[in-house]
Amino acid sequence: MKLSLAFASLATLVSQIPLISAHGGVLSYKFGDATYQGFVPYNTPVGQTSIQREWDTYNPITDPTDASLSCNINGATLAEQLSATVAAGTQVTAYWNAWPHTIGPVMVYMAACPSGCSNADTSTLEFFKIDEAGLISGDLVTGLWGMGELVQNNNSWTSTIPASLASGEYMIRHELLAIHTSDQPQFYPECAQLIITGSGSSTPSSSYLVTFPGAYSASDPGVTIDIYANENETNYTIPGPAVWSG
Ligand SMILES: *[C@@H]1O[C@H](CO)[C@@H](O)[C@H](O)[C@H]1NC(C)=O
Ligand SMILES: *[C@@H]1O[C@H](CO)[C@@H](O)[C@H](O)[C@H]1NC(C)=O
Ligand SMILES: *[C@@H]1O[C@H](CO)[C@@H](O)[C@H](O)[C@H]1NC(C)=O
Ligand SMILES: [Cu+2]
Repeated sequence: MKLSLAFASLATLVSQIPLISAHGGVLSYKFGDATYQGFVPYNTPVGQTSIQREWDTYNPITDPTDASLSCNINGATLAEQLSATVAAGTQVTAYWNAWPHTIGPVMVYMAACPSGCSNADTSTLEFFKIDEAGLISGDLVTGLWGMGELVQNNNSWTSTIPASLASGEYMIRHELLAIHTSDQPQFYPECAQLIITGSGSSTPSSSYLVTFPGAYSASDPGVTIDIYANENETNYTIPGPAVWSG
């Protein structure tokens, strides 16, 4: 009885692995020396405590105007939502699962939460980009991409929170845009909540601010792109606003 139950649950588990292993998301973070576990998708949010907002699927969002593009599906505040207290100027490392894709840009955004991040409808937040890496060298098909560098670097990406950023509550949003399929883009965004400390007073001007959805459109050259039809091109236009570095 016990054995057959074990076999049954093993069979269920095995049948789910191919569905989730082709994609993924941010599983944990490091801010300076402090490590924070992310939300665990495919598990109930009940009882989960994390700085990360809820996300429910390893699958990509494929529509650049999707209502859930800000913080993934469903992006909800956890009942026991945390925020990490981090000094401006600190390095942040996001860790993904064993990431299967190497073609496409890495982008990192932040947004102030004027009424507190736990109350925020993330689709109304005004995000600014703090880091990006597109096509680093070579051509669109065989070159080195930000995403390839992420895979080489232990499936992780390290950025610096602008040292002059004004203190307060912020959302941080890590996003991978995989473009290895010629038919549609694959967006993988995850968000986490931060309380930024420090004596900085800088905030980005409106030209750096975007919302999700809103920042991208299907006609952006870096969003809808058939890399195989342009295999010898060595330029790539990362979508979204320019990076604000403080
Ligand atoms: C590689 O990533 C894992 C998390 O996925 C982390 O626990 C480990 O410390 C990292 N290794 C190095 C050398 O940074
Ligand atoms: C890319 O360059 C190779 C070598 O010159 C050529 O054979 C191929 O047709 C080119 N591809 C495209 C899509 O132009
Ligand atoms: C590369 O540059 C060409 C010429 O400026 C442009 O038409 C094309 O959209 C660019 N490709 C990408 C992916 O940005
Ligand atoms: Cu995938």
